[in-house]
Amino acid sequence: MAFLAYALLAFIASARAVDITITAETVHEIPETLFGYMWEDINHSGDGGLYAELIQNRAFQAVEPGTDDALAAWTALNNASISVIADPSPLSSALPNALSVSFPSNSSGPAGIANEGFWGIRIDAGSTYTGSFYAKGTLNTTTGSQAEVTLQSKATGDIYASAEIDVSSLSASGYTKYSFELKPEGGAPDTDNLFTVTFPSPAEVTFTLFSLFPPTFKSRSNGMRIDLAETLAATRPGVWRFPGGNNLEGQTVARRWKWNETIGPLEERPGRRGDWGYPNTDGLGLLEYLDWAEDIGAEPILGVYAGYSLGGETVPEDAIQAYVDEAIAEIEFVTGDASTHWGSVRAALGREEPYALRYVEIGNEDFFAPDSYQAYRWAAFANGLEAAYPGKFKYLATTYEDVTSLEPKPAYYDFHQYNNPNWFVEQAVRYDEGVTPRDGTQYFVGEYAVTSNNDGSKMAYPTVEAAVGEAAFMTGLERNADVVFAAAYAPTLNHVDDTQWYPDLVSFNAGTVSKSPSYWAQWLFSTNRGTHTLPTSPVSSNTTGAPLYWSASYNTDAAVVYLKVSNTDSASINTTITLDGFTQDGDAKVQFFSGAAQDVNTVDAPDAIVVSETAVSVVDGVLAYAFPGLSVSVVTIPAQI
Ligand SMILES: *[C@@H]1O[C@H](CO)[C@@H](O)[C@H](O)[C@H]1NC(C)=O
Ligand SMILES: *[C@@H]1O[C@H](CO)[C@@H](O)[C@H](O)[C@H]1NC(C)=O
Ligand SMILES: *[C@@H]1O[C@H](CO)[C@@H](O)[C@H](O)[C@H]1NC(C)=O
Ligand SMILES: *[C@@H]1O[C@H](CO)[C@@H](O)[C@H](O)[C@H]1NC(C)=O
Ligand SMILES: *[C@@H]1O[C@H](CO)[C@@H](O)[C@H](O)[C@H]1NC(C)=O
Ligand SMILES: *[C@@H]1O[C@H](CO)[C@@H](O)[C@H](O)[C@H]1NC(C)=O
Ligand SMILES: CC(=O)N[C@H]1CO[C@H](CO)[C@@H](O)[C@@H]1O
Repeated sequence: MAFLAYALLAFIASARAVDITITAETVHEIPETLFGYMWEDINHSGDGGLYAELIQNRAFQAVEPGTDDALAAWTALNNASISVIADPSPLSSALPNALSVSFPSNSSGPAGIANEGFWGIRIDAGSTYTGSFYAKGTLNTTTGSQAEVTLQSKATGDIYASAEIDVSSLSASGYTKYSFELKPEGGAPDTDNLFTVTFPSPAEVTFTLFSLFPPTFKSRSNGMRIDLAETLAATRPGVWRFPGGNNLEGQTVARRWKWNETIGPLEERPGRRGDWGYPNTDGLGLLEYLDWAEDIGAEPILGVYAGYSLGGETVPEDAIQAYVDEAIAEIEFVTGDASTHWGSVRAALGREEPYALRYVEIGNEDFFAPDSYQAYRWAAFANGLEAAYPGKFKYLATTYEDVTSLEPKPAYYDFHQYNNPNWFVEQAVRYDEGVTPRDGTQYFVGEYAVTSNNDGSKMAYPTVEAAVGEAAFMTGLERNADVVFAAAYAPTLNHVDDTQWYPDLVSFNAGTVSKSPSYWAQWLFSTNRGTHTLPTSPVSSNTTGAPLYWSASYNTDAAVVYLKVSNTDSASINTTITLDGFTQDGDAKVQFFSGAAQDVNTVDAPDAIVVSETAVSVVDGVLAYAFPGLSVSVVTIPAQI
């Protein structure tokens, strides 16, 4: 019995050890686009998220005047009375609403208004906050003509920064823009803060288009929140698909994302109630997205509205051309030189040089309306855009990857998948197995994520088990980068105080950013990029019976071998990694994270799971290494081919 038990243990142990041989022979190129992001305006990912504006409901856009909802994030201070009105002579036709404020004479403290930001305002010592508002009305100048703006604690009223504004120019007959800066000397201990405006009482004042920006990513005006921008930029993303997702489509045709209403001065952007319920200012508009893609070095994939809206409304065939024309105009705005109509509009907005756009995605998830997509929508756009821009763009279709009935035949597809960890592990060999033909057709795995546990329960944050499953799948994407040219986890960002969808790659609140294990898996894959795949023997671990998944690549510029490994088992797995035909050249290292299946990072504990790095020795081309249970690792070995 004792002998038998020993023999059984020895068998299990040897079955679990894996030998991987990597051969010095580049197989195919890995496009720089492979790992990147898909953008959706969800969970306040834009307003209140990446877009750095701190004032929520800054111009009372997409709200019903006179309702409580219209006052979202605003409160009155000290007997002031406030309401949102439909302004009979508005600042612009794009911004028809305004905030009417009565500053009474009977208040003991300064009467005014307060905005709570997007569930808080982060106040950093030494930062300059740049603000403005429009106002019109009447003052009683005997009581003064100095208004005051502050950043203050909601709980204690402690003032972190304030500025006096001379409002003696206030007029009842039209708006005046008042600008100011707030420079807190000390930071606030938490984000439970308010932005306030007080006027000398009594006064009757109508306000619109408030704004308050902290310093932004790359110091762009109307720019991005630095900590979130740096989080996304840190993966060195290869693609940026925008402007959504469902948010592109709207619930109805009338409520689609209209590119031409997201450009120009903020005074001319009407905003809209987006697809996930909340109003969007569209301060984060087409040009901001394009500048952002350039700033992070990502290839833009521009989604154009293709005649289907999520509520089920579909543009009929005899009306579709107007929407094709809308996309043609949009593409001219993005890529036309200043001699074109829309190119000249862009140049007048300060961007002379056309943007480098190569990929245009026609619609979003049109498997929800496959009949009209197949019957006329795909063809109207693919043919219409090609006729307007012969040979210039690559068009992505958004049906399932195995739909073959579209005409003209798409050269590019966008495939989406939300599932459990087991699905992703099983699909690690999806593209090796020829699910898609190797006939030149290219695939963008444009949205994917583990969204539930294997028992079907939903997960609030990406777990370690989820990230490990996604990483197993991603080894297959990298190994098959001749077929899969791009991939993006989705959704990307989530404000935890107003969530519509979870899990998300990165969660945040007004003050803190939390990078999930899934984020760290993306980071490991995306910052350790090979230029070419390398053959391994075995090709993938499913043939060994061990729950270990990998792909090998070579970076010809850096002369390094990368072996990306996902151990989907809870126990560690010993491996012997042999470099065949390389001249090894320098110190090797492993970057990795591991944890228990349900471990997560949250905004309260953002660093429970982080990437560690360890030096390893490769002796005579052989590395013996035990990959920890439930881990994602990248082994980096300097070597010449
Ligand atoms: C892994 O390797 C270590 C060190 O060589 C050894 O002690 C251990 O038994 C091995 N484990 C398995 C499961 O093979
Ligand atoms: C303060 O004065 C305003 C008129 O200016 C009046 O409508 C309001 O009722 C007064 N508030 C209180 C609490 O007396
Ligand atoms: C509001 O007005 C009333 C009536 O004049 C006054 O007693 C009270 O102090 C005021 N409250 C504040 C906070 O100014
Ligand atoms: C202006 O304020 C002064 C001082 O509070 C007051 O005496 C006067 O009645 C006010 N005038 C108007 C028009 O409200
Ligand atoms: C934007 O374009 C659409 C048609 O594509 C048009 O209906 C709409 O009026 C335009 N908006 C503005 C503000 O010009
Ligand atoms: C492993 O994957 C390869 C490639 O897709 C496939 O041919 C083979 O049948 C799989 N083996 C097992 C044991 O699942
Ligand atoms: C679950 C959740 O937080 N839902 C919120 C999503 O956003 C809308 C609009 O802001 C809220 O009304 C929901 O409560």
